[in-house]
Amino acid sequence: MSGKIYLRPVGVIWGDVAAAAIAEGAALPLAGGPAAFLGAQLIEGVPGRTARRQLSARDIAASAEPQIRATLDRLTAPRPPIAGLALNRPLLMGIVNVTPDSFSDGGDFAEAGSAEAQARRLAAEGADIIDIGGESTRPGAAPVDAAEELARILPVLAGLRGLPTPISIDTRKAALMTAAVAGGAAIINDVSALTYDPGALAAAARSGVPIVLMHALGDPRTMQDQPAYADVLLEVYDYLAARIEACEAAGIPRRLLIADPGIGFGKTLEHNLALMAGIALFHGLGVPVLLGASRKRFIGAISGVTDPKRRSHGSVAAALAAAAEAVQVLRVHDVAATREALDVWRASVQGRWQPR
Ligand code: HH2
Repeated sequence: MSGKIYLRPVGVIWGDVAAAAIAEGAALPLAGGPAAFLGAQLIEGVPGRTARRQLSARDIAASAEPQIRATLDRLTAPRPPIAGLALNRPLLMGIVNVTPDSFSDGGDFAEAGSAEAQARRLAAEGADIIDIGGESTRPGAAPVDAAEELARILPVLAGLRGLPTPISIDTRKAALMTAAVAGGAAIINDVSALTYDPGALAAAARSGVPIVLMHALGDPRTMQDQPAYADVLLEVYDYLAARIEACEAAGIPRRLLIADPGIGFGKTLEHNLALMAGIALFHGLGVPVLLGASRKRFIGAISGVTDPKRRSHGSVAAALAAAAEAVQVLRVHDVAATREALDVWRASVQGRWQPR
């Protein structure tokens, strides 16, 4: 079978055993560590027509095949800090939707004052980043015009000036990116991976800040109308790899990019679970990975909890599953609960605890 190759790391381990296995050559550092992986599934072919076999860390390290070597370099390389934040423990991005209609917290923080208070609360609870959005992108949502989105966001950014926690701006619009970065935002988060607004790539490049590139199939209005993939994991990976290339071609260095498979954006329950289970594949993109599973529909489908605001237990479980696969940034609503769970998880798998 010829075609592309993909390496999906398996057997992610932590703590002293990870360091010892790396030293012996029995495991490889994942994204620079502290996690290590014991091997990988080698996937060869094209989405929908692939052959798969298991390789050990030693097989991979000994391979002379150029695609394997290049993917291995990207899988193992340390990730530079983003917005001054080191990536040696999972970071929490706390969500503040300054919108009347978000699926998850619809209207709770639509006023600048309540949005600002929520941002400060999430920072105090342990958020490393605060993600502020002025347009809902839930399934079926209608677009908001730039003037309205600016009017929602700018007062909140002004109120948060001086907050030491970096702020990311969740927008698809070039004008918003430029104004928000001028207003103090330190990260751009675009659910369209800089494809919605023809000016977004240039605006993001000019901003000089880190950028989250998320995969979505189609527009929020139509994305849940029977989304279909031959192989969701590989297609989302290929899309993100192409967007990283487009960013590099536009002058944005790879060290400023973060990749996100876009849970719930043009995906069925089965697609979301394939992405959750295969999330470690995305380390092969050579950039930090971000996951936004919090309160989403797939969690409701599994747990039977219909009210998104009551999905915190399932959301915490999804965050822990991703952290175990060395996902670097977790976008969540319930910061306090996720922080507590992550700290206990991390101390348990590492066999030691160093308070931050
Ligand atoms: N999900 C939502 C919005 N922005 N950004 C990234 N990078 N990843 C995500 O998964 C993601 C995102 C949707 O969730 P939410 O903000 O809670 O709702 P809404 O779009 O209705 O405001």
